[in-house]
Amino acid sequence: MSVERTLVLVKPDGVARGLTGTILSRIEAKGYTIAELKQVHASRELLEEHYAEHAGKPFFEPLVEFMLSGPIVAAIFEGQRVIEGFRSLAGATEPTTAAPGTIRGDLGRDWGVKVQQNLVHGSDSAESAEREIGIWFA
Ligand code: RTP
Ligand code: MG
Repeated sequence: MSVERTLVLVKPDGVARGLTGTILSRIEAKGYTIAELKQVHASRELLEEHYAEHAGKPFFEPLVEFMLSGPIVAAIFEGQRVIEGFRSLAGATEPTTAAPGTIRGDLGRDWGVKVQQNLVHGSDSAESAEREIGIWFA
């Protein structure tokens, strides 16, 4: 089994709430390592490329606006099966019902807009990971 890389984002809600360290620490504690790390104000162009698969959906524009609302911490994490492992650690998309023990389940809840503010993003496949790493760490 080869070592994989995945793109992790601490979304603006996670950064604003001061949870960056906690979130990165939980990923490291599971045994994954940070290969690259930076804080950025993403551009609309970058976010529309990142979320291209959701273009045209009702939540697309509010999602992009939310992601523009403050700084984001972008990281490349490495490890065996890290793509699947991080998705499992992050928990289900909806923070209110994400399982306790996960990042979203322990640290998140709905804040007015359902689902949107769910603290983290993680690539969902090897193909997505390479595409997203190319966008955020060009
Ligand atoms: P992510 O891509 O951020 O890791 O999250 P995910 O796979 O669990 O969720 P996905 O279906 O890819 O949706 C991307 C992000 O869009 C927001 N969202 N809002 N209002 C809605 O119905 C809705 N659905 C999705 C969330 O911020 C979600 O993480
Ligand atoms: Mg997704």
